[in-house]
Amino acid sequence: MFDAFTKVVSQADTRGELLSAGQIDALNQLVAESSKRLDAVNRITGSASTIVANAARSLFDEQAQLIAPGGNAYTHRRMAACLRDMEIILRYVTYAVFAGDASVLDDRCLNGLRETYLALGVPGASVAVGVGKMKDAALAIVNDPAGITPGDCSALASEIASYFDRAAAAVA
Ligand code: PEB
Repeated sequence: MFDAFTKVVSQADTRGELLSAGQIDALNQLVAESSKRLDAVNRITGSASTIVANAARSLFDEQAQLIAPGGNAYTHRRMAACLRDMEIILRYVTYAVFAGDASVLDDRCLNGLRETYLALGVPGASVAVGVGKMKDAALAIVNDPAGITPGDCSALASEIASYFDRAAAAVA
């Protein structure tokens, strides 16, 4: 598991090189803008259960076959597993945002998830739709101008979006 710093160190070490000025500048920028990152993580984390519940509700509205008899989220046990899975994925996305690196998401959550879903008969494409809904909700919360110092969060927002996209692509 890497963060934005250890990733750069590891890559430099592999080549046996000192850190480049460009790498140091990039990390300096990351530190300078770190309040935005922490605010974003804080906001997503604080609304996690709402994000999950609304995304699931909307997914089941659109794909009612999932909760009909025979559907993969039919019975409370499967519904609970589904909500739990969405929460796990959201949790790992928040870790990736915090670390500024996708490796924690890749290694501890997404690696082998597609195969697990195939084996269980869980429709990965539906999970991907649910993840997309969590992405929209999370970005709306991150970009909400209310009660926060205004600033340009577009780069951070697209980084956050990329982690959700990565999770969706891993199971679709
Ligand atoms: C991944 N999900 C399920 C299982 C595992 C995961 C390992 C099997 C064991 C269990 O049931 O607990 N676990 C999960 C995860 C990590 C992990 C992401 C990462 C670290 O450790 N069903 C639907 C929806 C979707 C869904 C489309 C969006 O119809 C999910 C939610 N996952 C779902 C369901 C099950 C499951 C298990 C319904 C139960 C399947 C079954 O037992 O038949």
